[in-house]
Amino acid sequence: MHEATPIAFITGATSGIGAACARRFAEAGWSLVLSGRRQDRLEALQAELQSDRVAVHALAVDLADSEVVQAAIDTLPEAFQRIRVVINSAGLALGKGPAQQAELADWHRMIDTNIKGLVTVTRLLLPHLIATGPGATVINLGSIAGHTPYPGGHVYGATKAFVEQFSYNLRCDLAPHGVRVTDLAPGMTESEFTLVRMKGDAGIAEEYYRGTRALQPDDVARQALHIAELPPHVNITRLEVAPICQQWSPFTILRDE
Ligand code: 8X3
Repeated sequence: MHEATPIAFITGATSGIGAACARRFAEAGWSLVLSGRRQDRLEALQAELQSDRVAVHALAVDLADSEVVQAAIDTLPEAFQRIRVVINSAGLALGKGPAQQAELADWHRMIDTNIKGLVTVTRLLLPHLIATGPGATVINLGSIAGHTPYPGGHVYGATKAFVEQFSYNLRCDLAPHGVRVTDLAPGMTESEFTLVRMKGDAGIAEEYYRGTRALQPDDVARQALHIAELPPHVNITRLEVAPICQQWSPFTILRDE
């Protein structure tokens, strides 16, 4: 790998927006550190993207296990240590029923991945980003659900509100080092996201996207690449992106019968 080749560290790289970012950044000539839970998918993506131009290091880790994540980052090969961009894409929603019917274990899992996993990776990579200096960027995948409440959004939306505020606070501390932070907040994106949220019920997932033209993961990946390749003095603080088919709703007014 050429000394000047920029490196992107992408979590949740085995599907959806994470995988699309891996492909977009590879196409733009970036080398990659890809993390994900599913080793087979990770290896397939590595084989697909590795080339004379693009070096790929794969980390099969579960972000909920911070010791394993720490060990993986501590032992990053020398050639992959000068990280320019971190894309915290790993995250999930589980369930869309009302809070009072939700599984507590699902809430804990969303908090473990969307919050604990994200802060773990970010904290461990800060020394690398600071060493890279101006132009280094943390891109955290938030969501419109972090701003807009909706029925069944409960803990998922709250984790994304955390991501937004964490991104802003992080930016305050990192700005003196020239490190930028962005909350990249997509709306409805057609990916495994809904299948996972609906616990594998393909019928519900299909119905959700029926007749829509939702964002595709690559639509979001393009935004990530744009954010990363802006001149170093430009920090997009928050970028919300939604498909034209997804609109806000009027307030729901509950009335006595
Ligand atoms: C996902 C966006 O609209 O499905 O982060 O809640 S939405």
